[in-house]
Amino acid sequence: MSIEQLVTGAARTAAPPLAFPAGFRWGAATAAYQIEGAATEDGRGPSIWDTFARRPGRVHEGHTGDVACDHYRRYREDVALLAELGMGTYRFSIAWPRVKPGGTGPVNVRGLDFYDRLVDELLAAGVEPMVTLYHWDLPQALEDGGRGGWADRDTAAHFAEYAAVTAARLGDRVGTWTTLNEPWCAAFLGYASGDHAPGRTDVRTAFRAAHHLMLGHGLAGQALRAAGVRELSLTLNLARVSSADPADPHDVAAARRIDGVLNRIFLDPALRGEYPADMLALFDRFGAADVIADGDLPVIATPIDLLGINYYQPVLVRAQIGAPALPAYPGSEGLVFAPQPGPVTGMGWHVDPTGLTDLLLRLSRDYPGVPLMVTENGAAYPDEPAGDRVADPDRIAYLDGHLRAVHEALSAGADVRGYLAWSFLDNFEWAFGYDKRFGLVYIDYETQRRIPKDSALWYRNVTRTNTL
Ligand code: IFM
Repeated sequence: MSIEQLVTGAARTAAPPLAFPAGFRWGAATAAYQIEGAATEDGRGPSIWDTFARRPGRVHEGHTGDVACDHYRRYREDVALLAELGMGTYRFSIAWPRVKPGGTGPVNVRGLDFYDRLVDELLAAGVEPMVTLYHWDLPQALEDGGRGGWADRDTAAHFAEYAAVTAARLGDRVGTWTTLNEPWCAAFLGYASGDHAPGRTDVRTAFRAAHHLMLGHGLAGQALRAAGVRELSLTLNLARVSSADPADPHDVAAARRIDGVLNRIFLDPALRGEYPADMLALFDRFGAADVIADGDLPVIATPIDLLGINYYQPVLVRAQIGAPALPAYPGSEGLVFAPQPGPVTGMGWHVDPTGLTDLLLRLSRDYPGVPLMVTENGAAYPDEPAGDRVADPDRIAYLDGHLRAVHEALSAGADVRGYLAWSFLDNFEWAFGYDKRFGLVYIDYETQRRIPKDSALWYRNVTRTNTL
C-alpha cells in the first residue's frame, strides 16, 4: 500500500463504503501516566505507579513513566498533531497526584494549570476534550501509612473531592467526564494478581477495592452532576465471554463465572443498582460482603449519560476439573481460557471483531437505554520506522475489522455514539513498559520524535469522511 493510497483513501477495499451516523464521534485516547512524564514537575506527588515501577521485576526492564512521551512539555505539538490527524475527540486522563499530591487536602494549582492549558489548546485546535479522572495513578499517599488505597472506604470520598475541584476548574470547557477507567484492572490486577500497582495479592482486598472504586464512581458522579457537567460516563473493559462448548453445561457455567467477575460485577451495580446474586456470593465467599454498606448501591447507580467500552479481545472458557483459579479472576477454579484460532496481536491477544459486535448488542439488550461509546480499541505490534514512514498493515487491518464490527452493531440497532482508537501515541504499556507499541503515532523514545504511522493516515480518511 503506497502512502499516497493511504492519504487519499484509495487503499480502501473493494467493498461498498460504510457510512457512520451523522455526529458520530471519532478520535483517540491516552492516559496521564502513560504519556505525560514530568513525574516531579510543578508539584506533582508520587503515584502508586511511580512506586510500583521502581520495584525490581515488576515492569519490563525497569521502565518507568518518569519521561514517557514527554507530553507534559510537548502537549502543544501533540495537540497540533491530533488536529492534523483529524481527531475530533481526544480522551485523556487527569493525574490525581498533580491535582492533589497528597490524595486529599490542598489542591496543587500548578497541576490544574497544566490541564487548563491543554484543554484550551485542544479547543483552539477544534478537538473536543474528554476527561477521565482515574486511569490508575492513585496518589501514593492514599496507599501509604496503612491507608490501603482503594481497599479503604475513605478513598472513594477523596476521589469525589478531587472530581469536584477538577470540574470546578475545567467544567466550563469540558463537556464529557468519565469517572473511572477499567475498574476491573484497578481492582483485580492491582490487588488480586498483583500484576499492576499497588501489586497486592489478596482476594478479599481486591473485592473491597472493586466496591470502593464503584462507590468512588458514584460519589464522583454526584459531585460532577452538582458541578453541572453535560455528560457523565464510566469506562469499563468488557468482553464477550463464551463457552467452548455451548452444549456442555459445565462450560456454560464456567463462562458465566468469568462473565460475572469481568463484566457484570461492574455493569450491574452501575446500571441496575444491584450486584448480581452470584457476585454477592463471591463477595461473601472471600470475606468482603461487609464492604457493601446500606445506601451504597443507589449512589453507585447515579445515572450516567454514556457507557465507555474498552474492547480488545473476546474470551473463550472451558471447564477443566482441578484447574486452579486464575489469579486475576477470583472464583475461577475449575476452568481455563481456551485457545482461540486465528491471528493474535503483539500482546498475544486474539483478533476477533465479532466479539465487539456481540458485546455492543449484548449491552444494548441487557442494559437498554444507555448510549455506548467505544472508548478504547486497538492493537500493539512491533513497529519499525523506515525513514519517515512506519508501515503497520496489521494495525490497519485490526482497526478496519473492528470498525466494521461497530458498524454492524449500529445497523442492528446498538446506540453507539463514537469510537476512540487506543492509542494516539505509543506509550508506557504498564507492566510491559515501552516494549509494546499501541500508538497511531510512533514515538522514538531517544529523540521524542513523533511519526504518524500508516494507520494514522488511514484512520484520518475514515474520520474525515465518516465512512469506512
Ligand atoms: O494501555 C492500556 C490502557 O491503559 C487501558 N486499556 C488497555 C490498554 C492496552 O493494554
